[in-house]
Amino acid sequence: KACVFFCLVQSLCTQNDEVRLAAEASKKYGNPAPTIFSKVIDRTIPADIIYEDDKCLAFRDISPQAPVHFLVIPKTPIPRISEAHDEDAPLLGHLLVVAKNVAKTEGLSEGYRVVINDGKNGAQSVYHLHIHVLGGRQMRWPPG
Ligand code: TR5
Repeated sequence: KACVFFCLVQSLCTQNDEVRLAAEASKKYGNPAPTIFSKVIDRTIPADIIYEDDKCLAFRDISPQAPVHFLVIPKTPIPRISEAHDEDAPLLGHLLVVAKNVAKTEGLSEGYRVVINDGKNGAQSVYHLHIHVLGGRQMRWPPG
């Protein structure tokens, strides 16, 4: 029982941390400074990169929420999905195809979750569009 209580409190705290991070990031949104993901692209900070081509990069999430959790980002820094333009359609399609291909090479044959968080209410904390791919365990629905 103590363990269940501890896990519940821990999970609530973690969720609140993510929502708090997103709220803080949304206040800074509009700042033209490159995000941490630009630094991943130009290799000024290290990341565990698992796929790269001329348009995008996939790398493991630093704080994985599943046994497999990676992000797919465009090299062009679109801040968020709600700000993508109609002309970005081919790039957005490419990101999804890469997400699917990398999920396969990661062995996610039993299925996986694909997520894009947008803005404060979507709990987005990094304003460089990214697709989360999570797998390797049973996902639940609805998400929090
Ligand atoms: O909340 P949203 O959807 O914006 O997701 C941002 C994700 O970026 C979170 O899942 C973070 O864990 C992840 N993240 C943050 C950093 C980072 C990262 N993933 C890989 N490498 C990272 N570095 C080097 N630095 C980060 N600040």
